[in-house]
Amino acid sequence: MIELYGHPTQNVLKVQILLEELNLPYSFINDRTLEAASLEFAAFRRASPTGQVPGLIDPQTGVELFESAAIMIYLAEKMGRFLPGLDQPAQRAETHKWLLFEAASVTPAMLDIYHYTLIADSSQPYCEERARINTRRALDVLESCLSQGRDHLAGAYSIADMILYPWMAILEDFTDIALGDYPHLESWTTRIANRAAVKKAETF
Ligand SMILES: N[C@@H](CCC(=O)N[C@@H](CS)C(=O)NCC(=O)O)C(=O)O
Repeated sequence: MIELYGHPTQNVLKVQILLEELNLPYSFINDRTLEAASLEFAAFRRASPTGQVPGLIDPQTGVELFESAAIMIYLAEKMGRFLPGLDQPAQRAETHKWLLFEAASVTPAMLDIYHYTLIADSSQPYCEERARINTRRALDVLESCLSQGRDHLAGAYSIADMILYPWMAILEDFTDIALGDYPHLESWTTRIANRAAVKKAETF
């Protein structure tokens, strides 16, 4: 059975959503409860050498992975769902584009806002403003995509939607940015939130 290492957080939720959509059974191993000398801890650190979550091990194939986007591409390809195949190069490229955008631009900007505005023990106006600008820039791009008559980012529902949803779902919890400023993105967020697999992953 697939082993998912993590604790409740948006980066882990991305993978849980996909596992639920695929109806794949998995064991959830809380990295925070692992003994440093245990075999499970060693397995987690092999999969995730940074010690960050999510980490994933698939005993069936021997694959050990970190980075949520890499994990999602692996699972989608393994199951042949939610990522267009090589016979659909345009749709596949579009899906990869949003995955990389999420990994390179959205998660870093959101984590910067979180750390600089909520965690840092002193005010850091330059960093806070830069994180806000980068987040708004990312939101503008998503809004523009979804305002072109699409229900989903890459056309059909895919891992691109699953990877971006968790951050949009909590945007207002830790930023002063209103999702309502981005009406198409807000409708998309509601659409994804209403999926049974997403609800199940969120109440895990
Ligand atoms: N780019 C990584 C980011 C992973 C990440 O930042 N995970 C956070 C939890 S949301 C974490 O493990 N933080 C603890 C740490 O950095 O030590 C991914 O998408 O998987």
